[in-house]
Amino acid sequence: MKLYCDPISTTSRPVLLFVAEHRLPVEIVHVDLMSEDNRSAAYLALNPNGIVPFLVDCDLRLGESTAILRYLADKIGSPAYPREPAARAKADEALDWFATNFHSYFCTMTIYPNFGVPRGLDPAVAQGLIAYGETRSPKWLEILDRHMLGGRPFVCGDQITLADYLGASFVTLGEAASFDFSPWPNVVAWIARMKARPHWDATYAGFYGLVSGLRDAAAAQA
Ligand SMILES: N[C@@H](CCC(=O)N[C@@H](CS)C(=O)NCC(=O)O)C(=O)O
Repeated sequence: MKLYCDPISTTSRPVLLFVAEHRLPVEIVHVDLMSEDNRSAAYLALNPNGIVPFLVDCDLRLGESTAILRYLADKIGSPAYPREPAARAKADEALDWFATNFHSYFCTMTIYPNFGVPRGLDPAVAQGLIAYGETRSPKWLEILDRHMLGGRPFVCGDQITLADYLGASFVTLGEAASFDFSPWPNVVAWIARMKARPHWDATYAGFYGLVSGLRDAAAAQA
């Protein structure tokens, strides 16, 4: 199996953490987003979407971080994607919740425009998006804090599921914009729990390197 990804990508890190924790025999192929490797003819021939992550397993060509997580978990029978129908439905619900509502309002609107993502976004539009996202994100963080976590260790209860791998990457993206999570103590505790996992530091090293670079650049401009 080959996983095309970049550790600076918010949707690659959940898959990378899952692969590392489960010691999966996956060859990691670095698609350097900064160098625009994802726009090369060779990569576009493989994945016309030009995005990461992307998995190749024999004849299977698979995009979408959530589909890749589900596929890998099913392949090895990981308890992080429960087989019992009701438990699986709750894991799917949380995965889809992060990938849709949370990602839209928090990642796409509130955080990414601080860094010129998506590329070419008009600065005035970016400021408007951030301002709008900041009014909407608290609703979703409140739901995560009170209703999904509610003092439980993981978003679906006592056991980690794929939703934790995905959600932890989306939430910690906020650190790149120094987002203040203190009003949501269950979220803060959950993130600390995820960060304590053995492979977190190695998986997230590229992301935190980028974050400190962004902070240095902002400090130099101030
Ligand atoms: N819905 C997709 C989103 C993947 C995605 O947008 N990846 C970004 C990095 S986080 C990317 O490759 N961007 C490159 C580009 O748009 O040029 C997933 O969950 O896998």
